[in-house]
Amino acid sequence: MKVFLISHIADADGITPIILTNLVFSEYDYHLLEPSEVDEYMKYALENNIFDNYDYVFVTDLCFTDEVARIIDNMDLKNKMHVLDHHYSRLELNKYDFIDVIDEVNGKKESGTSLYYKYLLDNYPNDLLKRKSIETLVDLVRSGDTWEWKKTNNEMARDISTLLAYYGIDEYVRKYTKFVRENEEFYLDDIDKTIIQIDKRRMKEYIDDCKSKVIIKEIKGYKVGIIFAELYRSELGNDLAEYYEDEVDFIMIINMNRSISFRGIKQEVNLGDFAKLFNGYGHKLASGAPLPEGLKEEAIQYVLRGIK
Ligand SMILES: [Mn+2]
Repeated sequence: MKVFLISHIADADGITPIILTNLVFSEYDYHLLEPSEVDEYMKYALENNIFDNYDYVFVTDLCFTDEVARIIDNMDLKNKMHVLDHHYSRLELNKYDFIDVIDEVNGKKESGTSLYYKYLLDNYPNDLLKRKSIETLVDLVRSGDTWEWKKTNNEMARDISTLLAYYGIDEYVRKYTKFVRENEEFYLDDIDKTIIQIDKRRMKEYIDDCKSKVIIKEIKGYKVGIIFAELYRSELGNDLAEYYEDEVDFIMIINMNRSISFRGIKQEVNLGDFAKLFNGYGHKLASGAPLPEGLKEEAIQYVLRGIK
């Protein structure tokens, strides 16, 4: 049985499904993407019959648009495909049998990894999957991705993202797949702990530095704190939203090499909706959007205009 996994490239919630796939299926391939690339990739894969090579196709922590969903709904592919996403602004796609967009269950926030884990446990249970070590890792990823760890003060949840950033995708997958195969319980080893300590200091310095660089603008009636930054997206957004709580409605992070992110702490602003203004999508308190086309070229031209 050969499986194809399509998942989110940017964080532990998108990467951990690779580990889960490894624990269940002997043969699999995966492809990692940004949300803004999903539609284009799906169309490419459909045109080139890529899914024909697989018995099952899973899409986790990501979803395509209704346009693509409608195409698949008219194909046999829908019988071997399952989408498990938790992004609020895709809820409408639950009308398709092969798509489950679940934001929370009984007041508990879900994530791409936790939804996929439950799906695998329900449909392909095995002894590895039932281990405490993978159950704990999944819940740490879920708690980190939904920002629940802030409320429960579970710093280990945030540490998983840190370790992914340092190890890189391939080593993260290799290390924790091996770990779960060898350990019944989850714990961080000495190397993990050292990395986390160093990173804590580095992150604090980075965020403190960003605090003085926020530019406040009014956008569509909202006061938005804008910062150009590439690192610590979620922590930075959250810390700046708290620091500027009295001055802004939310924070907009422009990463010139990746995307735009919106982060807030105020329930009355829906950032999933706000992101749509920028062709993006996401959750109420955290969302993102692609960079406008031509942005870098314009920035270069602007810099060059300054030449004496
Ligand atoms: Mn996620």
